[in-house]
Amino acid sequence: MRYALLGDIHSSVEDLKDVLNDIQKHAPDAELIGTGDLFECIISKKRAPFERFTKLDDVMLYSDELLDMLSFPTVRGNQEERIAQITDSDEPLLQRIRMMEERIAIGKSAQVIHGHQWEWGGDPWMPVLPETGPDLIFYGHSHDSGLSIENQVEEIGFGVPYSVTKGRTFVNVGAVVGDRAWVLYDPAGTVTFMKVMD
Ligand SMILES: [Mn+2]
Repeated sequence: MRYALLGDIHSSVEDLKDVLNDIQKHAPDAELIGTGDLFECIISKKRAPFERFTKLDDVMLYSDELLDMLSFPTVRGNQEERIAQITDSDEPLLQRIRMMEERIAIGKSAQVIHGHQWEWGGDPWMPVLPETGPDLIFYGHSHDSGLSIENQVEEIGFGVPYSVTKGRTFVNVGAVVGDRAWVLYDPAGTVTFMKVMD
């Protein structure tokens, strides 16, 4: 079973359409898993502590077309956390957002997490990678595709399979919004960074 990882969609219908078509083209057998920030919260981080809302319409961007495409399991991102934090309503979509897990396991040694839970800093903006945990972690949040093996940042290209069996490996899946990037994971031991080409 292969996996297609995708996230940081930020409610971009057009970019998501292109990525889903790309997955269909290159890996129609792959199981989809989301890395979080599927939705765009329109209330800023600054305003959020002081405001409360009773309708998702006032808090996030979404449409039926978007929701129809978001049928795969996903971890929650900081956008979903903010939406849940500032909205009080009985809309089923909000219940669904509240149910999103922080982590999803893939097999015995791989895990998916959005990554905002870690400390971030520097330029390029990078997370302080946790020293313990699974051998293979997929994350997002920074909208940069990237690969770290044993705390070493590796050069990557798109469409090239990289081994994930050389030590503790962190895969930054990149963003659907703007970049139309995603990652194909083959549990036989490789990841391939993918990007929709025009
Ligand atoms: Mn994020």
